[in-house]
Amino acid sequence: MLTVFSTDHLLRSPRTELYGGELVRPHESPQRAQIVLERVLAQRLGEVIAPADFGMAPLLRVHDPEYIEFLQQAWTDWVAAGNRGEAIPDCWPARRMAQRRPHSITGKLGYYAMAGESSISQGTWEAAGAAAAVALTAASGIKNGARAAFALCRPPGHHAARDLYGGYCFLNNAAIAAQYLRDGGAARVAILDVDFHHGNGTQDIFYERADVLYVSLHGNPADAFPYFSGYADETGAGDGDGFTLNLPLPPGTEFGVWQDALRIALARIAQFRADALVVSLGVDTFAQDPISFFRLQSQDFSTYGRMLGDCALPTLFVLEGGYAVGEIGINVVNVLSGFEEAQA
Ligand code: SP5
Ligand code: ZN
Repeated sequence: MLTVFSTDHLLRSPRTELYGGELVRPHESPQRAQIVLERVLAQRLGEVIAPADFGMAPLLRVHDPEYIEFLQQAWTDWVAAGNRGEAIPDCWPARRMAQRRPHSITGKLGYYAMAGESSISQGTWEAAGAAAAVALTAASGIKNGARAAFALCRPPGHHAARDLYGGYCFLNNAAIAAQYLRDGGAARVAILDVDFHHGNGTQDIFYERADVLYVSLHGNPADAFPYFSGYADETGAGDGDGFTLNLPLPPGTEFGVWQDALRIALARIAQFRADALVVSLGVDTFAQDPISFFRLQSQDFSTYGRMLGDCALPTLFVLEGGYAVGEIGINVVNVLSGFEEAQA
């Protein structure tokens, strides 16, 4: 399987994450991508290439132009305003408040943030842009007939909506890739989101569309981030009614129950008759993940990788979360190797 990777992910290296009422060293760290890359190489998964340049057009197919401008300018504006720490919002357009974009950079952060943990730091925009290019390059492999490809993206993307950042995400890599596949001739694209967290951004981007199916297994939002998205009764709207499937699961969920939910997800994807599958691959479902509450073991990732391979669809894997850095490489590559075994 082809892997696409960019060292530009290193440009995203904030010092802080707002966590438990403290500013801690971020869970979403540069080390994550380096460890996944090392495992890809050690297991000889296949060729590793750098991304091509796709320009801004494919980003603007999914994101709001003013939001992109905000991301490009945020760090410069924040520093110019005299702030000494990293850029964190402190006021949000909550219920009954004006949903208008302010001039103030601090106001803009609140306007565009869906969560407050993801500090914006120097280089964040550049790294996010490189991650989107990684996803697009891997998607172009699929478009050109590859059976599978792995986009080793960092920062992740599935919490980013058309005009929202947060949950460590700035550009929605999987959504940008799915739209690129649609624009390249795939009539129906399914997105399977196996990250522990609900992909609120991806769901929102495609919520009113019948051409991109969004299916997610995740921690019940009543108990888990992102708290305000991912309930089972969110099923799509308008033309997209019935084209979102959420399978929320409770604290302590073990692989058997998770796998039953995956079977339901895969049956829906088969019924949809997708031309291509995009997997939002987060391995924060791992039992030892520091911020999540499912109980998957490393061998379970191989098992479900084989189940994905059995779907026999052109498949693009896009890296999302996973914060047990010691095992992130093993768990990610177990999914990819399991997928390839099913092919054999
Ligand atoms: C891509 C991705 O996996 N993003 C996750 C963002 C999670 N951000 C907030 C996490 C808050 C977790 N609180 C857990 C408390 C555990 N005691
Ligand atoms: Zn996650």
